[in-house]
Amino acid sequence: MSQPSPAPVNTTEATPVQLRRWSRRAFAAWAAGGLAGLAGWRWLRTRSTDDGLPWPLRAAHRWNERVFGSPARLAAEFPRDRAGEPKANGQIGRPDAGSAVLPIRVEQPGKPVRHFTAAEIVAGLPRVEMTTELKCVEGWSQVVTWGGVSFADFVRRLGTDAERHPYVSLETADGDYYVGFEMASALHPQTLLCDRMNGEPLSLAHGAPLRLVSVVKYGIKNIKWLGRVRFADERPTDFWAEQGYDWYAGL
Ligand SMILES: Nc1nc2c(c(=O)[nH]1)N[C@H]1C(S)=C(S)[C@@H](COP(=O)(O)O)O[C@H]1N2
Ligand SMILES: [Mo]
Repeated sequence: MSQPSPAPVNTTEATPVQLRRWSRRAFAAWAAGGLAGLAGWRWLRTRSTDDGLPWPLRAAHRWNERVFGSPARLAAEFPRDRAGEPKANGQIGRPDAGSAVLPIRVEQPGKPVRHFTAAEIVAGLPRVEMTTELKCVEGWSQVVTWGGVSFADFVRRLGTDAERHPYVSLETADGDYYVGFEMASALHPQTLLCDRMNGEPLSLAHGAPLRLVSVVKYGIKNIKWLGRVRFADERPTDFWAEQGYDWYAGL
């Protein structure tokens, strides 16, 4: 076998004097950058707050939301053989096994409350399957194959123009876990109500009988054990936003 040819030699090698000069210059730049960063940080910390964040950060979030968070984009999908089981993470609002068949409350301003079992919600709607990446703010992610129906199809079948409300709150039956969605993200084609995971019925640990999966949001918004869907005109509270996470938690 032939040996790989050696990498071309750099013919303009630096002399020790040049090296010293470069490193001194690099140090000065680094120090200046650090001081500017520190001053910038102090300045940031002393700005007035907007929705719990210094306004320049909030403005940056809003800009990100507008430019990159446009929910019209589709997130990457993966080959099915890349899928695996995510760790059964948060357990807040997990019902006892027996109460998992309780109907899901659907509320809309000015309309009577309706109840549907998970089976009724998925019945008759087109089945959707997608293999996408679940991303947790803790720093792990996992490709998973989800099966269910699109949230947008569910909303349209309600037939009460629920999609005209700017927000929707999704909650567990006991109200212990709750997430807020702006309507555009809720209606995104990759926001699903799921009853299957990796080709099998969703297990209780992962949110049976019905959970939300949205690829435009971090895992914290992917609520398990859905018990209540509440359309809203005001931005709903959100469990993790109350702990200091960004309300949008967008990807
Ligand atoms: N009801 C409820 N839903 C929840 C949570 C929770 O604690 N309670 N944790 C969230 C978080 S932080 C993540 S990362 C995902 C994890 O989903 P998994 O347990 O199916 O991997 O569920 C989300 N949905
Ligand atoms: Mo998470």
